[in-house]
Amino acid sequence: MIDSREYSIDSNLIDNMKHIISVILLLSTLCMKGETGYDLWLRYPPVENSRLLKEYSSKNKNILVLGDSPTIRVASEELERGLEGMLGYKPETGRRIGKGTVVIGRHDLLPSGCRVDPEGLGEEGFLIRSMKIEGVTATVITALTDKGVLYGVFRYLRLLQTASPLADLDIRDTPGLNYRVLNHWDNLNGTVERGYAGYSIWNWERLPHYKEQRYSDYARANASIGINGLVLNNVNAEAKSLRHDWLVKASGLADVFRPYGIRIYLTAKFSAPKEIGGLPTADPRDERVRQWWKDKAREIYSIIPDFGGFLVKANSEGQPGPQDYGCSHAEGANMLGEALAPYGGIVFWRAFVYQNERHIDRVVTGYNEFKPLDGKFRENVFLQPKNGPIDFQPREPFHPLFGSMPDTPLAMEVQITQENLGHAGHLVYLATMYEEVLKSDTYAGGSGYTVGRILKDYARSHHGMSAIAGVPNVGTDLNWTGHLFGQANWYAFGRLAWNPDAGAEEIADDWIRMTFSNASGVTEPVKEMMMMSREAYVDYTMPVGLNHIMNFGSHNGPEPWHHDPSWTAYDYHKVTADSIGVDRTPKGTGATLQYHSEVGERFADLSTCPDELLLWFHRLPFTYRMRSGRTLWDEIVTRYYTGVEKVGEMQDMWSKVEGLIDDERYRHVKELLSFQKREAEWWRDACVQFFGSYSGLPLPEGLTPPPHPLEYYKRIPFPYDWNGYYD
Ligand code: BDP
Repeated sequence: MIDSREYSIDSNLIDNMKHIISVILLLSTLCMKGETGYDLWLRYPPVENSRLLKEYSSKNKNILVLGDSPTIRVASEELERGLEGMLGYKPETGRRIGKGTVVIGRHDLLPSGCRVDPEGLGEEGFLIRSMKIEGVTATVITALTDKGVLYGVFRYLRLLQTASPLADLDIRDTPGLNYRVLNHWDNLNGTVERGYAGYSIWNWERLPHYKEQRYSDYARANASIGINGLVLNNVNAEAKSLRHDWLVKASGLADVFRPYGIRIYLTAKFSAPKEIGGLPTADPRDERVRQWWKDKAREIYSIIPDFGGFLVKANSEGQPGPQDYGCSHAEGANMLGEALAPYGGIVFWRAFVYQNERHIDRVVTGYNEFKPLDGKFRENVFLQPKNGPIDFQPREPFHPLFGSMPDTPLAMEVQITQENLGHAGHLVYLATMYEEVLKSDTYAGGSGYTVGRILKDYARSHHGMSAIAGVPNVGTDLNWTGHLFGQANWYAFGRLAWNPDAGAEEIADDWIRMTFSNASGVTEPVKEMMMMSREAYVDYTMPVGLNHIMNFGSHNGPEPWHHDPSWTAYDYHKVTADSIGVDRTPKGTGATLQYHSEVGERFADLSTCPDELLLWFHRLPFTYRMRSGRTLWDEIVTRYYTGVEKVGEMQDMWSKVEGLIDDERYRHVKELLSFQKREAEWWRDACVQFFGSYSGLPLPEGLTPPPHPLEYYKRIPFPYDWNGYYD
């Protein structure tokens, strides 16, 4: 029998325990304070694992800084900040080596007895090595330049952030591409073209005098992933950005970014000599025009001595260009290249051109325009195509210019901003898309000539001219990118620019660890969610190679029915009662012929064309039998439905991290995922109804039909306001 007194003592004990546990839980919740996301992947929270904390602390007792320069100062400040945050104490920064010293500084300043081989490190590479110096074990972070040291410091901190061992370090790293540039599409009035995270972060009104803290934080974040160039303004340029007063403003930003190894660039409007130079023409053959650009370059370098150069969108979507004067793109680009050459500046000349004529397949126009110009550009000019031949669609084959321009260095342009990928409302991890294009084999010199390799190889054949450009997704939103997971795309772009051979998954892993936690309860579900997200997006918007069926103006939401004289979605899907897709084989527009034969023939042959690109290259009857055994119609519909289901799975995965990360970021993502689900259903239902209105075919068995008729979806306004409209 139970003694009632004993029993009551026990129950008191249990109550007390419960109380203690709830206090602990409360305290830990309070400790897990909400985070806005502003700190990005540079949060430096305390190391939780006590074994690691001990190891890290013993290897980071003090810091020895060699040399002095603005770059070395930001490197040592970053190291101090990171170590203090993660280890809970501030290592002493001194001038002596002891056990557990971290030595940072240029190779030529290292103490004797601390010899490393810096050969091949170039301007940006670095070494991190555990070494015995003066009888004690220290960690040396060194490079040929201070900038290399800064990159090494960020890399070292990443080791701690990702709970990696610090024993016996021997890391040697150099960037795969030399120009790793963000192309801001920021307008001078503070808006951002295709930006979904608020307004431009450049406060032109107060520049150059007032330098916001945000600029340095932006510089740190970019340096941490190896970005070394920023184009400040939109490719749809305004000439006035080259006016003296605006150059002075830009110099304020250049001053902030310089210590972080980041140069600034500007877009150049081709008509600037007319618009702000008072000349009657911008003809590149006119001596006065050439002289104007030379004078302008001299003026720019007198204000910004390390100015990077120009990015130019010419004769594209209404922008002025050399063709206005009967000159070629090369003649226009070379004029600017010539003006910048004396100062070491370069030109990024965009290859995004297409005719607004319906009878010409847009996919073939970029190649047709630029292929004949191979080898005709000056040596300080990059040609910059987008990753694919249309325009930043959720899935495109690689641009056929990659592998076709051996004598012209190409810089690949990708979007980080999600213009056609759900804006900042959808969680879409883009590194898988970047990886897909970088690893695409062009067969330009036999098998293995991937796009990534081609980009890298230009450095050897063209005096270091290797590059990649990303259109960023940042704005004035507190978390920089609107959607917290937009940060992952910015981060991954930098990592892939540094190493185009890196994998999307390993980058996601690092980003999650640095952004959220090293706990496997967090890393595993979040990684899985990220890795499936792009395919989910493709499925619920444009499966099986469909593309360019988004809303005409906003580029978000479905509008496969858009049809007006200037632009019609029908050119991209060509749906009729029995067939869908565009024939781009040699029997059609011939786009497959622009690739090396191994690739082109694979795309042109139905038995080898990947399902993912089927309707990009082929026009097929709805009854066509797919590899899955389904008919094409059933495949399209099934993918629309599975895309939505995948978002549901993503929601489930995210729910697993509840309580394991701070509530503020948890809720932000949770709410956006349900928003995404709603939009995914909108895409699915609208597209299934639209294409079904042509095919007249029933849905595959077991699928619930869209709740509304097609007319309902057509009436949803853009930019839409469908609160209460779509339930
Ligand atoms: C399109 C965008 C447009 C850009 C253009 C470009 O919709 O806003 O100006 O590309 O890249 O995708 O120049």
